[in-house]
Amino acid sequence: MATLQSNGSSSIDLSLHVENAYFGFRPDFLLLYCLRQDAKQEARTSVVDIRCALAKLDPHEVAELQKPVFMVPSPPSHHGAMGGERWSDPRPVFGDLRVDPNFICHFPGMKALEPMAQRALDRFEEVVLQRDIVRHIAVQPGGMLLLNNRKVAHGRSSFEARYDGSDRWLQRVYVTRKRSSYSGEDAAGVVFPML
Ligand SMILES: O=C(O)CCC(=O)C(=O)O
Ligand SMILES: [Fe+2]
Repeated sequence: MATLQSNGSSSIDLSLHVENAYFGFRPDFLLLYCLRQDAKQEARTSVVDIRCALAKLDPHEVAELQKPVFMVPSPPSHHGAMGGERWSDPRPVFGDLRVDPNFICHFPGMKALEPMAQRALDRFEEVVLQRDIVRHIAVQPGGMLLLNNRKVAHGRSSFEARYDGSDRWLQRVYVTRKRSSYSGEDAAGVVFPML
């Protein structure tokens, strides 16, 4: 678990991603509430507003990223139930930018079916990691991050876990604006997959 690309990891950097990138249903917002930091207070949550990254991409790169040719691997926590790793249907990284920069990313692991699109994806990953684009935030106990999961990617730096009951502890809440987009107008509730 410590070395998986999963929110339960610790000894690796959790790469930039949007929540539930593999799935068709993604929360609109994500709350990360910190109960406890790691003992050495090393962990940083990384946050990128994708609109800043977009401004650094060439129009032809953006056009490549809008093609429905990008696939996202399933989260490791689902592999047991799914009988191994699965891939999402091919989809665009960005939708229609005139309407909304709603986007999907999941680094590393996400891949394109075409070489030009893959090059644009590699360039996109390079841009989101630039120092003037990515912010590294040490969420303090009692502090909370509210992230727009359609405009912001997030990740986490590595840190030391001790497995003694005193480790870093964040609570996560998913928020959706439109219940109907997940399970129909008449649904009594919404069940999100556990990650
Ligand atoms: O641990 C963090 O700061 C972020 C973890 C994360 O990506 C998540 O819980 O969705
Ligand atoms: Fe996450």
